[in-house]
Amino acid sequence: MSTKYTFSQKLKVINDEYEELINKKNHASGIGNGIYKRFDNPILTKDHIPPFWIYDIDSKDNPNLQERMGINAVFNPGAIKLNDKYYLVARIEGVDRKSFFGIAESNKGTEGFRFWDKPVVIPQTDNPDVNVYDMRLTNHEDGWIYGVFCTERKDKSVSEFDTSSAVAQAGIVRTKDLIKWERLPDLKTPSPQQRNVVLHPEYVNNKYGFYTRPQDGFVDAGSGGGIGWGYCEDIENPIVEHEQIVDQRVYHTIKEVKNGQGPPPIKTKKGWMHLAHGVRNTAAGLRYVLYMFLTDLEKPYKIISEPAGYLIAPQADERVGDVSNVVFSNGWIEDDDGKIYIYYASSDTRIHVATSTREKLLDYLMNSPSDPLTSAKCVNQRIELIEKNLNLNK
Ligand code: M1P
Repeated sequence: MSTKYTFSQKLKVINDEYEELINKKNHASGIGNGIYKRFDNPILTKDHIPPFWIYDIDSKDNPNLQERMGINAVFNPGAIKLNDKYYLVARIEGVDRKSFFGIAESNKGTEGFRFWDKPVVIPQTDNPDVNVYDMRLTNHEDGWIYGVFCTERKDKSVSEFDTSSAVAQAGIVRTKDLIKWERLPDLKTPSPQQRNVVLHPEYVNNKYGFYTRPQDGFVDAGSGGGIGWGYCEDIENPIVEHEQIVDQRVYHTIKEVKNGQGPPPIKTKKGWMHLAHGVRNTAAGLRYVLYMFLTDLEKPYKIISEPAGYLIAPQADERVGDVSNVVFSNGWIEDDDGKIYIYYASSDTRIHVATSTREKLLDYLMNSPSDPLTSAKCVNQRIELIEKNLNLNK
């Protein structure tokens, strides 16, 4: 016999389940790998979206309490800490496939993220965005917080029957408080398309600096060699005249197909710490992992250290989602005491957190071997480690 719920009983169940989820504790179990620790539960999912974004809760207009505007996924957040609060500007995708941004706030950084009452309203340029996603937040020394995101529009150069080709470019907004956003013109670069563009937090040679990801087409990086770098004289008329490659794609590595800068780099005494994603091909399709490198303090476009392989790869439940076998990050936060929160999404579906410290990540960056690029050299590297350990125990 089925139980009959009244409208208000159903609404109470929905609201209670939502509150229970938001208030769920989160822990890092196990000892981790010495570099970082993953937390047990995703910190944001589609179920963290406030019910009043989804349901019309007026019983006269929606007597069956149907979802009127469903949400498909919550992923790829930009991150920033302001006034002791942790903020994520998440990519929220409706069931209609359009992404938009919502701000979730937490006192702790690892749990308790709650979305503000309304999504972010991004002002439009003369060429309206069709889809927006993956905002990188940069607290720039000029006093503004910049949000650089991907803006996607239909490719008008293809036949009218091609209804999937798109053009990706870097859109730019800025704010002082995450509430009022000013739109600047989209970034112009020499490349036909751009994704994963990130503003460097400091002036370099008295100019703004952008990490870019030149690409020939919407999906393929093509002749775009990897993560790029370019100067911009005027942020209100943002043009990068010349791109140089910072971190190249390399044959038979975790970044053979594509790579892209993650969040803005973190400044340390030893150099700028970068988090990025690398993409390789497999028989089951593309595999996205996260990796790190360190660049020179004066020349943030010059790599001084890069451990081999990945830092974080999809594992267990993270492996499956709308786009499976993907981890992606465009946000991290450093506390004053050097604790670092790495926010990453899995399989374009949900958001997780892993924590580390500045000291541990620097140790990883400076003391892990780099990729010697062949199996024979990798074996020699590993034998060196094994012999060192075996000799210690003699
Ligand atoms: O689907 C995986 C990721 O694909 C894109 O990244 P890239 O441009 O490097 O291929 C982005 O659209 C990203 O949002 C997505 O998570």
